[in-house]
Parts: sequence; structure tokens; C-alpha cells
Amino acid sequence: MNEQNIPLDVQTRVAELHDILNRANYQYYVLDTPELPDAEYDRCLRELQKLEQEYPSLVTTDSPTQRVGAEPLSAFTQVRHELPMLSLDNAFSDEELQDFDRRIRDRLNSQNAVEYACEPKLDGIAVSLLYRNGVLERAATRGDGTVGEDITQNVRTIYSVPLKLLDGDVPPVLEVRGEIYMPKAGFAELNDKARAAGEKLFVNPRNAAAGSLRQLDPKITARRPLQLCVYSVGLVEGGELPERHTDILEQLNRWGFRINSEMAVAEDIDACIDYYRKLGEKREQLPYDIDGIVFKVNSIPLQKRLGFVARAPRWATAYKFPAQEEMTKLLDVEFQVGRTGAVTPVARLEPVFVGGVTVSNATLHNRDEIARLGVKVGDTVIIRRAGDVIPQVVSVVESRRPDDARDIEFPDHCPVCDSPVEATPGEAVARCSGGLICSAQRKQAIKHFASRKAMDIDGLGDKLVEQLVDEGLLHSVSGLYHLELDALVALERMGEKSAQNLLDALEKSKDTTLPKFLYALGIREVGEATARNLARHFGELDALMQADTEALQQVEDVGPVVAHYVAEFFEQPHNLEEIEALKQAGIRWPAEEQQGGEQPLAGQTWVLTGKLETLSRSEAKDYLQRLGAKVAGSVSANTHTVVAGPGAGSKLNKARELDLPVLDEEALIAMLRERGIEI
Ligand code: JCF
Repeated sequence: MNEQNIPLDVQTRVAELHDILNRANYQYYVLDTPELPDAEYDRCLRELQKLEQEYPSLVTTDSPTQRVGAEPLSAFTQVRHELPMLSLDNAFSDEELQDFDRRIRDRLNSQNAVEYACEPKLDGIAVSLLYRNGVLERAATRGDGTVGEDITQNVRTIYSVPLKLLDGDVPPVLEVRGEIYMPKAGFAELNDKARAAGEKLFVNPRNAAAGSLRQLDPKITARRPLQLCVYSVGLVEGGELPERHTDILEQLNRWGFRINSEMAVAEDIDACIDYYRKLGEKREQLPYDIDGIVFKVNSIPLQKRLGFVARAPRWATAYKFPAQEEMTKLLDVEFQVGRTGAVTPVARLEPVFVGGVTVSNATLHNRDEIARLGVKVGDTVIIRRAGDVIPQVVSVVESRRPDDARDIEFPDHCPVCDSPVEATPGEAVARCSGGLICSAQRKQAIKHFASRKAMDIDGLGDKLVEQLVDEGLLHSVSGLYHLELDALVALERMGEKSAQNLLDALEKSKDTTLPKFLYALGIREVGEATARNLARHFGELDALMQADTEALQQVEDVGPVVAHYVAEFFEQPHNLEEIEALKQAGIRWPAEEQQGGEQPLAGQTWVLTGKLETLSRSEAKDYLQRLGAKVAGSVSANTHTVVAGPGAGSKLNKARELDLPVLDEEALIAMLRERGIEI
């Protein structure tokens, strides 16, 4: 590069700008603690771009301007890994993990506990990054472990990949290994955009990451929300590294790499098992997909003594979580009718063990979803069950479609009451038009009425509601309060004691609150929060029942759609009759304190994160809501304040990123007390 005719002050300034921008990237993308305001970052970047335009010989491969994506390639070239990239042995039970530990201690001839490094196993694409004199020279996929593909151009576009390492004291040759992955939020956003554009969706974040890295045009990769997290070093020439794996990772972090924030040291294998359990509980809340936990002997000298078998190290293993996706066969599709008449297609599946349970049903949502999946009865499908979420059909394995696969036909009459099924324009859902004539809708309405957050009728489970409706003992919600002991005892599987318990629970449920009663009515789009707002705003049921849509829209968070459903509900004679019958049966609630003007937090959205020690989370939420705040699950620019307790993670980071006010629990309690809440 010819720097001779570039003025010295320009060279100095360019070096300074590199430094400012590299540090800002590191703060923002690696440490999650941004320091430089966005506007200042943009000014520096533009200044650098301008200088590079003026003096093109200043453009180096490690310049912070070189992340936007170079010219497309025609093919990827192959790369041989000088040190093979290893795979990991697996463990699937505590016993197998203990066997792993025992083998290690046997081999080391030691009775002593072995210290392990623990980290989540990211579900992404393994890569190798080669730095020469601290500058990124080449990035490659793992491939088969010996030969991978050169994806340097694409990897450069990922902001958490340092183009140049930060600290001066870096070995002249340093190969760093890690996982490139797509965080869940970025994946959801990418698919939302693809859906809106009518494009094909990605099946899962791992697939999306792989597809993004495989682009020949780096400009496409540049638009994908990819992350790098590093987990070990490969080739190192010159320079010394620490003797513990976790210390090496800390060093890599100081050089500019993101390492996993859940990384921990376990003093023995039992502590590893605890860690596995803890992370298993946290798995859903993590902002990225993981498929297990990696345990590594933490001492590098011990790792060296243990060595390798075939392609995997003896000193590491991956203890896998139950798979969240499995393949099975779609045997049939049935149609269920919900409380509001929504006709939902339900997949009947060949039972399959996924996400820790055996699944034989999965929702197909609606007609659009069936069309999107292109699924037919007889297909082999991929089922996903993550956490406690209901199982989903995520895709079809088209290559396994049998010749006799048949299309799924949507019914035009209700499978339960035979009333016409109507599609609402602009809505994906089709609904049975039978209303409460339809026993399916009646059953759902009663189940909802009895549920815990509604009238909380102990002992009235779903099965019993179905039995009562099917036997003709129950026709409506108010009918619950006219059930008689003899009739109940005559039911199959119902003893006198349970029958009496049920009658007692019904009696007890009569003492309720207006918000619960409103929620129990099952008005469309009226969830707990809306019911509470309605009750507070109107104070009493009669005022609410007489409100027109305009008056209803004065209520917090009630827009035209909800107002329409509420008004419509109270216009229907049979609903009015039901309400009257319920009052006659003795349902009562204390007067609601009307709080129109006394909601100091009205219009504010609060977020609770981390552990609370004095209050329970639901108490804190309830107090905030009483003062008029909305309590949301995620932090955004609309968030007013974040309450963070110990263990707060990504939400707190986000709050800092957005410069939002953050309170600890003590400050929250003080604020609540100041506003008249007694704690
Ligand atoms: O996060 C991962 N997927 C991951 C893969 C983490 C590790 O510490 C690994 C790995 C593959 C091989 N360690 C090795 C040795």
C-alpha cells in the first residue's frame, strides 16, 4: 500500500478513527455495554468513509468500513484446517456424564475431583477464524473437520467478529474457534419480514444462520442478524496462553471476542449436573437456541494428558437436552371448535418423543398455515415443542411424501353442531356460526368461566364439563349454579364426596370481583388486563353494560375492535339473560374503586426482570397495574422503566442500551409506597 503521498495528519486521524470505531463495536456487539452515542458513531464512520474515498490506498481489509459486504463470489474455495476441528462426544443422562468423569479420573489415575468449564452448546455453525498479527485473515466453516469452506467475506460483515484484535499483545498467529448463530429475536424478525414479502420462511435459527453464511453475495449476509461466540483456540504460534480453558476465554474476550455470559467453572461432576439442570430451566429464556451443555476439563495440561479418540477430545463432552424437534407422520387432521367458534385444525400424529414429552397432537393454527406449510395427510413432518409451548408443525419433509398423501379439506360446516362455518374477511380464522347452540362453544365457554383466573371453581375440570354437557345436565354457565347433588352422584366416576366438594366450590366461587367476573364472561379480546381496566373505569357492571363504543374507547388500551366486541356482547339478549341468571344465583362482588384520575402510572409500560426478593413477581405486577402501568415482558423504546433484580440479563442490557431508567427492588417499593400502596 502506498502511503507516501498521504498527509501525516490524515494517516493519524484514520488510525484514530479505526480505534474509536473498533472499540465502539466491541462495547456494543461484544460486551453489550454501548458507550458511544449512535450519532457520534455515524459521524466517525462517515468521516472515515470520506477519507477513504479521497485516499483509496487507505482502505485496508481491517477497516471498520469493510463490513457492508464485498462483491459477490462465484464459489467458495476450500480450506484445509491445519489442526482438525474436533467434534464432541455426547452424554444423554446423568449416568453417562458421571461415566465421562470416571473415565477421565481413571485415565489420570486420580481420586481427586476434576474441575470443569461449563457453557451452553450453541446451535449454530462452527467456524475457524485465523488472525495474523491481530488482523482477521481468513474465516472458514468447520466442514468435515479437516476441510471447510472459505467464508471470510461473509464473516467480515458480522459486527461481533473483530476485524482487528484490540490488545497489542496477541500471538502472531492465532486461530480462534466458535459458533456463528442467529439469536431468536433476530430470527423471528427475519421470518416476519420474509412472511410479509411472501418469501419462503426459515425452519429454525440454525438453518437461517447456515443459509446466511452460505450466501455468495456478502451483502445478503450483511443484512442477517448473525452473532459470533467463541469457545476455544486452534493453531497458536508465538505468544503464551493461560493454562486454564476459562482463563483463555477471558483473554479472548479482552482481545475483542464475545464469549458466552453463562460460562461457569464447576468444581466437580456433581456441580456440572447442577449447572445442567439450572440451564435447562433457563433454556427458553436464553436469547439463542442451545441443544445441550459442553463440559470441558478446565486444566490445559490435563487436557493434553488426556488427548483424543478418533475425532473427539477425551476431555470434553456435550450433555444434550431432549431434542425440541423430531420427525413423525401426520396421520389425520381433525377440527376443533373453540370458545369463540374458531375452527382450528389439529394434527393427529404418530406419537413421538420431543421436548421431553410424548406428543401425539399439534396445532395447525388455520387455513393459511396449512397452505403455507403445504402439508398433506400422510406426510412426514417436523414437530417442534419448546418449553411449555404447544407443539407446532414446523415443516414438511417433502422427499418422504407417500403417493397416497391427500389434501386437507377445511369443513364448511361445524364438525360439532353442523352450523355453517364462516370466514371473516381479513382474518385467517374461520368460525362456526352456531354460537351457544354449538355444544363445543358452550363447553369452552364453561371451561373458561370456571378457570382459575376467572371464577376459580375448584374441581370443575375440562373432562367433567364435557361430561356434564354431553349428559344434558348443563346447558349454560349459569346452569352450573343449579347442579344438584343427586344428579352429580349419578355421573360415572363421581363419588358423593367429590360431588359435594364441587357444590361447595361453586358456592365459594359466588364471592368474586368485578374484573374476574368480566373476564369469566369470555368476551372476545377481553383478557385479564382489559377486564381490569374496564372494571376500574366504569366501577360497576351496569355502567359498563350501557356504554357505547365511544365511551368504551375511553378505557385504557381499549381500541375500536375491543370496544366493538364488548358492546356487541352486551347487546345480545341471551348474554343479558345469562348475566341476570348469574346475579340471581348469588354471584356478587365488592364495589370496584373507580380510579379514573388516580392512576399516576397510566400510559407507562414497565418491565420486571431478574429476581425479586421481598415482593413476588405477581405482586409487583399487580401493584404497578393498580397504579395504571402496563407490565410488559420485553424491553423496547416504549418501555418507561425497568425493574431489575439479581440475575437480570439481556433485558437489563437492552435497557442500558436504550438508556432507560432502571430501578432495583428497594427503589420500586419506595415508589409504590409513595403512591399509597401498602407493602
Ligand atoms: O457451542 C458449541 N456449539 C460448541 C461446540 C462449544 C464448544 O465448546 C465446543 C464445540 C465443539 C467442539 N468445543 C469443541 C471442542
